Amino acid sequence: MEDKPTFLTRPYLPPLEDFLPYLAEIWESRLLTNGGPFHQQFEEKLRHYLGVGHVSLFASGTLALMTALQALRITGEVITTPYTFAATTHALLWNGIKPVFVDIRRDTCNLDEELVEAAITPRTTAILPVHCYGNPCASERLQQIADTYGLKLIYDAAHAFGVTVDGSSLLAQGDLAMLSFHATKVFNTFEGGAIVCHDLKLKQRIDYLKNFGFADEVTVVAPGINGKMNEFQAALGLLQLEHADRAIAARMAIDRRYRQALATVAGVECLAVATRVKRNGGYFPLLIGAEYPLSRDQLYDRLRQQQIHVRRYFFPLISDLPMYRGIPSAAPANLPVATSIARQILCLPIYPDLDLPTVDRIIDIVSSPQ
Ligand code: T4K
Repeated sequence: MEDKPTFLTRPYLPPLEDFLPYLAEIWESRLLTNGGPFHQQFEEKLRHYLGVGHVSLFASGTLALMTALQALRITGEVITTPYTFAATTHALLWNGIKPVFVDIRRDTCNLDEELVEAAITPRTTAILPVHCYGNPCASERLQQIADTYGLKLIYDAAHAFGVTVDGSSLLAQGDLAMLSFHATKVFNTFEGGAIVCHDLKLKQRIDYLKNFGFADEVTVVAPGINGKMNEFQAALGLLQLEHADRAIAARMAIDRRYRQALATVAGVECLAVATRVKRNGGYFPLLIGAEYPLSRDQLYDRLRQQQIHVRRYFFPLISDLPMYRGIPSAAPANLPVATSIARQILCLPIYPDLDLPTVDRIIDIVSSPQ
């Protein structure tokens, strides 16, 4: 048994000495937050890097999503996926909005767009899909439904940093998209997040809302929150941007190695790779089927015994959590695909510094279950 554990992920960090000049500048200027110079630079550079209309930076992805719902004045019911991290639906509850769960597609693990219309009621105001693992949702169809029924389309794009479809950012879709820069994400600022939108008036409202609603020193235009990204996070973000392409390339090399080696292992299935999509290697999800000699949880335990800390993202389903399970749409019978995937899913370690011998050791364990 190896002594040193291998975690699901390890945050990418640039060389410490490269960050010290940024810190020195913050110490010197005493500008720590509230839209300081690094915040302004990072927002602009990130907008260019992502190739999107407008970016508003936040202290976390969850605060960004909570603010996005306020910015678009979402109320009533929102159609969403049960197959996500708790933050997606918690943001709805914190806004007094009822989540309505719709099942997912097996090929992408994303909201099944063909089931959305049947879940719309007179109280529905928006659709909140998640680009799970950075896999693009069926955005064209979802937009068509949103337009037909006059609904807002808000993407939880926490996993989708840098993902493009036909060369265009996935974040450009819908009314807006929320990003997470949490330590475990492809791109991190320790904690952090952003909203991407296409309309300057909407960005303005988002920016007021993340700063208590202040439009100027004496004017408060809305009951806002404190969602601001501070200068430390923004400075780190600026530096991380210089490394983002290399970090994604390193992740994708591991993705290819896993995918190639595991393709022939009976009973394990890698999620299909969509064409026209530039992926980011954020996660490596694997489905453990009935033909595999071990159950998903047995494989999970076996890897853990070998100090490989795999994770079951996403198990349990959000709809099974105590605060959601009483909602009629949360019934497992309404969510057969999500229920089945949650029992089969296992995410393997993937991060830029993960060495290839360790990747091969993980492949060996998964490939030789006997
Ligand atoms: N929407 C979706 C779809 C999301 O996935 C998330 C977050 C959000 C919204 C909300 O965005 P934020 O508000 O977080 O910006 C983690 C993250 O905390 C969470 O950000 C993420 N999704 C979720 C999928 O994963 P945990 O509780 O499972 O993470 P934890 O602490 O167990 O860490 C996982 C692994 O990473 C560990 O094996 C160790 C390693 N790790 C972790 C941290 C925090 C490190 O090596 N260093 C670290 O600093 O939730």
